[in-house]
This record gives sequence, structure tokens and C-alpha cells, in this order.
Amino acid sequence: MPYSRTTLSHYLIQEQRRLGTSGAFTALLTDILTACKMISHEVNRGAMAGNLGLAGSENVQGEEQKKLDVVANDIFLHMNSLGGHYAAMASEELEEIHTVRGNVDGRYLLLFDPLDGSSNIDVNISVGSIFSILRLPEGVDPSSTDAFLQPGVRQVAAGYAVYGSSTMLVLTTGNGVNGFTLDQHVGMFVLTHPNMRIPEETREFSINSSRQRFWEEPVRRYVDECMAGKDGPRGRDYNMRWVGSMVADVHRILCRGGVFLYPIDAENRAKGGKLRLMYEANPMAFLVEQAGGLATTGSRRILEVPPTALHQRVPVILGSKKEVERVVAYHQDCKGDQTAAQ
Ligand code: P6P
Repeated sequence: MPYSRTTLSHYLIQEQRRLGTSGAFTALLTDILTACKMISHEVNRGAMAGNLGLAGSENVQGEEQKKLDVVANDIFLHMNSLGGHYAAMASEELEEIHTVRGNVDGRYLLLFDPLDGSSNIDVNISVGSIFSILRLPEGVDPSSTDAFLQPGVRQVAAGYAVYGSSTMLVLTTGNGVNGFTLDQHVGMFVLTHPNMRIPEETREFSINSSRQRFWEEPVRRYVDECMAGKDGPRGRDYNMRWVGSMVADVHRILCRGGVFLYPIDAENRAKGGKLRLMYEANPMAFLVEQAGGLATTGSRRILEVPPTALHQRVPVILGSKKEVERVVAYHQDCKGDQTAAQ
């Protein structure tokens, strides 16, 4: 049987022709996939490369950095600087913008979480890299945070690499979602999951249940009803999954449906939530919507949240359309009750 698979490079050239874009867009995505291949290699070497454990430093979030956090961040910065297509970058691991020197035609901005879920590395659970691409607004200084503070609807591309039982790259350029699996022998990403779609219905929810005591009423009601199973108001049993790596949880939802919740709660309300808007929530929301799902804060579409700070946090509820709509309805009911009670 002749080899008939499409590689990610072929797909990007086809997209370039479809979009009528210059080679720059294709080249900048190629730089990202090269970085992800290199990170996959470092993650897979794990203990053999002395890559496990703590780096002995903290990131801007005040979180202890793992050695692989630093390695992955360095790889993303280096591999995406060489091509000259980005004017600047923003990373979960860096407080400030990283301006790319000497880029004559850097017309794009790259935002990324170089190794999401890194608390799982030492116990060999899937982790991933998340990226989002914006255009540099005309006449705006790329070294200014303002250049990056664009709502998620302005993303030109977004995706993630998941370093799991296989390494996959899942990508949208606004024309649906496609998944590519790394052929380790050849070093190429091959199209294995064309046109990924999230089923509108699901019986699987994903939330850190240890935070139950902090939950607000709409989330508590939704989860309680799922837990009540077929004898409860939903009339059917639900399953719960929580990996603790957003990339792994979202990948499962893109593959078989589900609803992921990291809501605002009594403990994280002062910080605005847990997950970061610019390089976690927005790229995942773009992917989820492009695959037929919904992504909301509970009260508004994530992609329309106006950013005010580079490392801003937001509540995240995303996944199967019908379930997310139900959670949103519960938030609206709750708001209605509060208004009526005033
Ligand atoms: P918790 C990983 O640190 C992360 O940012 C996401 O990948 C993940 O969904 C979440 O935090 C896990 O948070 O509170 O369960 O440790």
C-alpha cells in the first residue's frame, strides 16, 4: 500500500495556499513544531537525562520551577527566535515580554506555556506545551505588554503538544482542528486525527473535586447532579476524570467529549481564578470552539474577555456544547436569584 499520510508540513503548505498567506505563517508554525519535537525528546528521556526534579527557582506565578520547565522555556525561546517571524514572545515562565532582537519582519506575537502540568512530570503523567499566535498590531511597540493584550478572538492560530503515550500536536488556524502524531522514527508529525469534533453530549466531567468546599452554587449544583447519577435529576450516570494537566484533560475532551471546569471559587476569587487567560484559556478556547464545543468563564465567552494583564487568570468551563450550556444556565439562574433577593 503506497504511503498516503499527510505530514504537518504538507498540511501547513496546503493551509498557506488556502489562506493565501506568505510563507512566514507556515515558517513560524514550523518553528513551533520543531520546538515541540525537541521538548518531547527531553520529556521522554526523563530521569535518564537528569531532567526530573526541581530547578531551584520560582516563576512569575510564584510556583517552584521544575528542571523541564526551564528546559522547555529555553527551547521555545531559542527555536522561535531564529526564524525572524516573531517580534516578541510571552511565556508563563517569564514575568516580562521577551523581545526578539533584529527581526526585520517580525509581524507576529507568540504566547506559550512551555510545559503545562509540570507537577506531573516526576510521576510520568502526560504534560504538554500550549501556544497562541497573535498579529503584531500596526505601529505598536512589540516590547510593550499592550501589543499582547488582545482578546482571544484575535488569535490567528493556537494549539498544543501533548507528551503522552504518543506525542501529538493539535492545531487550529481557524479552519477546524487537526491532530498530528509524531512518528519518532522519521521525526515528522503525521495527520492522524483530521477534523476533530467534540460530541455535543457527554457523560464525563473533569474538575478538581478536592476544592468542593470552595465551589459557588452553579458549579456545586452541576457537579452534585452529575454525581447523583441515573437516580438524580440528570437520569444517567456520569464519570469523572482529572489529570491535573490541562493539556491532557482538554485532549481527552477533543477526542471523546466531556466538560472541564476550573471555576472561580471562594479561595481563588481574589486572583481571578487559577488558569491563565493569554496562554492557557484563550488557545484552548479557540481549539474547543473550532471543534464545535463551547468555552466560557461561566458568565461570558472566554475568547471575548478583554485582557488587562499578561498573566491574568480566568475561570474556565469548556467542552461539550450541551453540558457547557447547562453550566452557563445555572450561573444565570444563580445571578437571577441574587438580583431577585436584593
Ligand atoms: P490543580 C497545571 O499546573 C495547571 O495549570 C493545569 O494544567 C491544570 O489543569 C491545573 O493547573 C491543575 O490545578 O489545582 O488541580 O493542581
